Order: sequence, then structure tokens, then C-alpha cells
Amino acid sequence: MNDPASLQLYRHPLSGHCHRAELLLALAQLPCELIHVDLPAGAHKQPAFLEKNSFGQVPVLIHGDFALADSNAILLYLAETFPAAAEYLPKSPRLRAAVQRWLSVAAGQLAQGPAAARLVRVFGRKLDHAEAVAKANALFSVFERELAEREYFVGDAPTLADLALYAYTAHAPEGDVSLEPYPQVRAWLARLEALPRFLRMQRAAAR
Ligand SMILES: N[C@@H](CCC(=O)N[C@@H](CS)C(=O)NCC(=O)O)C(=O)O
Repeated sequence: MNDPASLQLYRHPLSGHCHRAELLLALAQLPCELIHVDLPAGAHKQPAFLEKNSFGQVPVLIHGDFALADSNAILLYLAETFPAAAEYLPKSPRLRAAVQRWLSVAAGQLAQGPAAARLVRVFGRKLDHAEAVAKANALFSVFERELAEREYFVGDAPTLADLALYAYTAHAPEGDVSLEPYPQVRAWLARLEALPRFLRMQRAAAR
């Protein structure tokens, strides 16, 4: 059951949600077939894809006969299933809960702030850009304080929390959110990018 041979990930190269799963796969050296989903063409709203994820969103992980949508659920599944990914999910209840706290931030404030601002600028989504930028700056101010205390979000080694928070933070400038005021955040990004086998997300072309 924990044979990674049959892993497949339905994804899009500019999706930070997909990137967090791809990053864990790369760091843990888990072989996985990447399947491109043509979001601009609406492939994710076709019946064949909706069978895999009724929300019609990437990423979706396939492992044998098991299909799993939601990037944070995928991170947890990989870390619980494959020993090579287990180091990114601490064992103690307190640290695991702390990881979950930041996964909630990744699905909440990170999605509503920097990811939303990038959706407006990169994909032309009709969202309130000024509000998203304000949320991004509020969030990065919290990150700045947290990262002044420790090297990673949970303890002194990277966890799923860091992987989930990375892409939309690193690519915030694509949404016109500057990282200049946040030196601790930039240092944390650099620490992650220096990890062996680190995988960057493709840059979005300016509109
Ligand atoms: N909660 C989901 C959100 C995934 C998500 O927002 N995916 C975007 C790409 S980054 C998507 O598929 N958007 C298409 C749509 O919502 O129609 C997760 O964490 O995987």
C-alpha cells in the first residue's frame, strides 16, 4: 500500500496549491507522474475530472485506486503513507497540532491574501485587489514576528507547514505584494530554497 510506484498528480504548473504537493514529492524523492490539467480550457470542470474532485480543482492525487483532492490533505496523506516523507510531519501531538494550525492559515489567510492578489494580477480574476493586498500584508507581518523566533514555522526543521506556506509567499510579488518590508520572511524563503532537491514553482508571465 505504501508503494509510490503508482502515484499520479493532476496539476497545473502555476498553481501554488499544486506546487506544495510537488515540493513534498521532490524533497522526499517520491516518483510521481504529473498530469497537466488545462485550466484555461476548463478541463477541470469536465465530467471526467469532476469524478476525481467534485469541486473541480487541482491538485488531485491518485494512489492506486484512491483519489484525493485538496493540497493540504495530500501533504498529510503523503507524510503518513511514505516513510521518506514522514520527517515533514512531527510525531508529538503538540507539534502535529502546530503544523495543522499553519495548514489552516495556508487554506485561509494565505489563500485570501497573497494568493488572491496574484489571481487578480496573473489570471485576471475579478476580486478586490486592494483588500487582498491588505490581507497579505497583515499576514506577512505575523509571519515576520513568528520567523524572528525560529527558523521554520514549527521548530527548527522544515515541516508540511513550511511547504504549504511557501509558494504563495514566494510568488506574492506576482500579485503586486512586495516582500521588501519582510526580511525574516525572505530569509525563511531562502532557507527553504537552499534545501537539497528543493523545487521552485514556475514564474507567471506578466499580463
Ligand atoms: N482547497 C484546495 C484549493 C485548490 C485550488 O484553489 N485550486 C485552484 C488552482 S490553484 C483551482 O483548481 N482553481 C480552479 C477553480 O476553482 O475553478 C486545495 O488546497 O487544493
